[in-house]
Amino acid sequence: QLGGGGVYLLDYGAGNVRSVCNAVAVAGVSLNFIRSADDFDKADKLIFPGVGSFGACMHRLEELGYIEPLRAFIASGRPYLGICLGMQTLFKGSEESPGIEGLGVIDSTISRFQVPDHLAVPHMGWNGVNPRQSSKVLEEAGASSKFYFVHSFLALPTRGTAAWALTTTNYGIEFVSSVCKGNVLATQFHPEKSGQAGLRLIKQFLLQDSPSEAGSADMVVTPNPPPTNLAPRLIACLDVRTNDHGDLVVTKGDQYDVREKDSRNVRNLGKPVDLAARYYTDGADEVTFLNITSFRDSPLRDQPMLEVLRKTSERVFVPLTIGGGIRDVTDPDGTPHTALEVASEYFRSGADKVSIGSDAVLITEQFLRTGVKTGKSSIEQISHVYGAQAVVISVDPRRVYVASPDDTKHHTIKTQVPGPNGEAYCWYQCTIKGGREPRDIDAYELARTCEELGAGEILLNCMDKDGTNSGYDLELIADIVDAVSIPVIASSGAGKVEHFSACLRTAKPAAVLAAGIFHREEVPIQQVKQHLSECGFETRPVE
Ligand code: 1PR
Repeated sequence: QLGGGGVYLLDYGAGNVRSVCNAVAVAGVSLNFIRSADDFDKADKLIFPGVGSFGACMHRLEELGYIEPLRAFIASGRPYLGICLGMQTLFKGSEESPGIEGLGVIDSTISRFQVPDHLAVPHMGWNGVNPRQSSKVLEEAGASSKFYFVHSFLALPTRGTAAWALTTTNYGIEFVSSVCKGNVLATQFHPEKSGQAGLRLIKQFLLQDSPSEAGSADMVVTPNPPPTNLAPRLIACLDVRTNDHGDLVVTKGDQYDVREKDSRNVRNLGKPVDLAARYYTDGADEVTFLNITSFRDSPLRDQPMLEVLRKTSERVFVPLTIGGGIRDVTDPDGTPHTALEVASEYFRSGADKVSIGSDAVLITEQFLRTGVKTGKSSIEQISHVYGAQAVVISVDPRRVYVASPDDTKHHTIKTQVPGPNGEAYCWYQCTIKGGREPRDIDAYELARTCEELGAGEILLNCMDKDGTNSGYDLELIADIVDAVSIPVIASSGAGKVEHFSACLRTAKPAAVLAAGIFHREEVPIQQVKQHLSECGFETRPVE
């Protein structure tokens, strides 16, 4: 056996590895990076957090000359932790990239998710795991915990995986959610994004000589456990901007007006990193930052915002989304940057997803005009490189009432909340630049087009409801959930716990988001979770 050089991370330059580094740092272990094929021989333990598509990942490993050293590392018996694609590449191949060979350590292939229509793909969020073998790592992590998943391809239980399956999980069908045999441990879920349970799992991997050590006599493995359930996510959203004194603050608008009614000062509800850390501790399943004035400035020059992300990712171990200014930009000195470059900088700084607002509207307009997928839009490029799950579309719509669907070319709904002149129908007009500019396009068409172009999730705000505490616009949310097969995040208007349960019950979004009530400490996150749990919804327990 070689080694003696500590724990190494295999990073081939895609996605957010910062979170894995931060999770390892929490365990008090310092990390080295594989920089060349020779480095594999130096590693005692190896962590491989693969991201992107199966084919792109294998292709990159091949280009770097890493495939044989990686196979040799695994065969050497030194401990290996694969995360997400770091698990899938252990297989012989994947339906995602036909004809491309995987490492072939596990004698089975990765399949496409095929689930009933009402289930969104990617499988995104917090789900449980059923142990299939006794395991100390899993026992220490907490086998009854929920872990964060985000994937569109999966390992089915087959003869080839039988000796490997550490856990299975259910989402429409049962799949293998982690594997463990000998020196190899690999998870489909992201331990680095799975809160305290994930941190414990990583710590155990780092502490133990062998990841396949059996659990204690207390750890019971049942042959036919009840199916696990995906929990609807509860997201805390922080609108961030510079106030009139030049400080970066969390603010919150009423129908997008973030200035105090009397003084017209920008409302200051706290410091971004501290608030995000508080929401993580309180049990938020995800945290979203929206850089709400970035349409004016170049986000790459916005070093304080990037620093907010870096600092947050050291303290917050759930998924982080950042929105604002994801588009092609030109610095004041004339230097151009593509949206992909802007997004890449955000990912390097600790973001797991980027959210695209104004640019998504302009891209949709162009696509509807030309019918041509150029492959060059921010949505297509970021989705291609980082995967659809990393691309969220933030929609800022407002209601436009009409007496009859014939009065507009847009997609209308019959509303229970008639307009000022008794109009029984409305459509939802998209806006850009933080709601300042209405466009001739509706939210339904926008959501469908963005999904077609490669978006993985919709963050659905509502300008009429934002900051009103009057409850979500259930009609809007139900309509968009129906329009797309990707997850929809319901946003704007939450004022009390019952608003969350009503939204999940009637409109069935994948996630519910709120801002103002959390910032003003009117309703704590724990209280929302407790209420949802009492109403029979699956929730991720707060630790
Ligand atoms: O257009 O790609 O640069 O992105 C700008 C982003 O900033 C968009 O996602 C847009 O929604 C957001 N934004 C811009 N201006 C404002 C504003 O408020 N003046 N905030 C703004 C949007 C809505 C949500 C809010 C929910 C929940 N705010 O962020 O968190 O409505 O609020 P509530 O629970 O208090 O009701 P681009």
